[in-house]
Amino acid sequence: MSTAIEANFDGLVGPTHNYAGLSFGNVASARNASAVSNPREAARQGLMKMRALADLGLAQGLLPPQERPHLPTLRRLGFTGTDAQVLAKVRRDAPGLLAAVSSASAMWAANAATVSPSADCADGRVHFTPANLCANLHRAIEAETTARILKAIFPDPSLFAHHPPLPATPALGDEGAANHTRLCAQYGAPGLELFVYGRGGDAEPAPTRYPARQTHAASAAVARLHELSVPATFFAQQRPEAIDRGVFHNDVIAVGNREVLLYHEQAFVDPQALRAWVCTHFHGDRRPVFVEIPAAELDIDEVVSSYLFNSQLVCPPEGGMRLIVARECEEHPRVWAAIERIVGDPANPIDGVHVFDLRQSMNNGGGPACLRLRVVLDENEWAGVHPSAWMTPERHAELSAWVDGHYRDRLSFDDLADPQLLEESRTALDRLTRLLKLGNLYDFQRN
Ligand code: SUG
Repeated sequence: MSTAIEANFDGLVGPTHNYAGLSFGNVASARNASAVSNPREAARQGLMKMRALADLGLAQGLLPPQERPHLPTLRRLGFTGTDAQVLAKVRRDAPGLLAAVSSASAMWAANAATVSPSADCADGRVHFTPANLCANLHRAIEAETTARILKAIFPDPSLFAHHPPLPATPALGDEGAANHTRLCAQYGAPGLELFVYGRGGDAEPAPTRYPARQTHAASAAVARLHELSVPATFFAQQRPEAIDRGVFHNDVIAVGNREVLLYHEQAFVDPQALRAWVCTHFHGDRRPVFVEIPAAELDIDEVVSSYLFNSQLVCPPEGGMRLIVARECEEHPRVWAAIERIVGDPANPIDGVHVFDLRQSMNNGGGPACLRLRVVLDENEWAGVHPSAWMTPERHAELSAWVDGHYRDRLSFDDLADPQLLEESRTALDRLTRLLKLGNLYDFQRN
């Protein structure tokens, strides 16, 4: 077993970041529908987090944004004419579609794909399955480009296996790593892969108010594709009541890292069965640590408004384990008290907390963990990653200047039909692919 690290690849916020209220069941998205966004600030906040994690000595990468508004989708749906005419027609006849094709939602990289480290996969490669995100149109249109981006960043087929997204049908709804957690003693050793789904068979309870985006059938298909060992794989159902109160992904109510599973008492239908499976199958030189937050300490509404469980848990090279939280946690006295209790408790390895202002993303229901895709890499695989995907102080400076040069500081719904915004966005992305030497990733560059 070679030394392996866990890298975080964060989605770089795109130039059309806006608040359109597109995600039913995501309470922040609904609350901020029609608010005026600040794409420049959003991108800077994301870059700041990437830079800070890189400065902690962690492997930090980035995933480029997608082309938005996505004109190919509008043309596929029958809009014709010049780009400006298409935008004017869709604004007049189908404003909801204009919002959907303009969302910068690919920034939430936890939904880009499910990734299994080579140590867990029978063929010894890192496996990627881009999420089909078929519960929402604005997200479903990400999958094709996401697949292309992942292949560009992880190109070598002898190291990286890329599966196509699952067929986009409700029975196979897949939201990627946001509903997947891995527990292990060491990143490079075989681990346990936990898949969390919202909707299973007819006999299983289902939410009644909000949709369950992830199905058991989708999670099972991903586990098969990734050639995971059956005993090392578990499918846990999310509590339907939690989904009905705004927990639209499992990473809004639970987070795992190495041997630690931090979760809310009401996250899973059967937490005892989950714990028993972990205790039976966990191997190596550490013991699993469960940090369960009781409902009496924090209720689900507090969890959803602060995004405590959407924190990242990371292991800096100097040792220990840190919690990366959104500013909203610090502003909520009961949540902050819970964090101080966790950090002060010697029974778990979490020994510090870092607070980030991610307000622009949080207002759409995207916290620290939503913004990142975790990829465990051994030395060989690390060397196989496209070099310009890594965050360094130089890249941070370069990208901050790029954002300042190309992004607006104010965007409302009416701006989305502005042909000038389309032009600005394409110019920015064209420049970015050159800066990062990623080749022609986008439809407007390829056609
Ligand atoms: O899919 N919000 C995203 C937030 C994704 C958060 N990701 C994780 N939990 N991993 C979503 O609901 C809102 C877009 C808008 O309303 O404009 C949005 O798509």
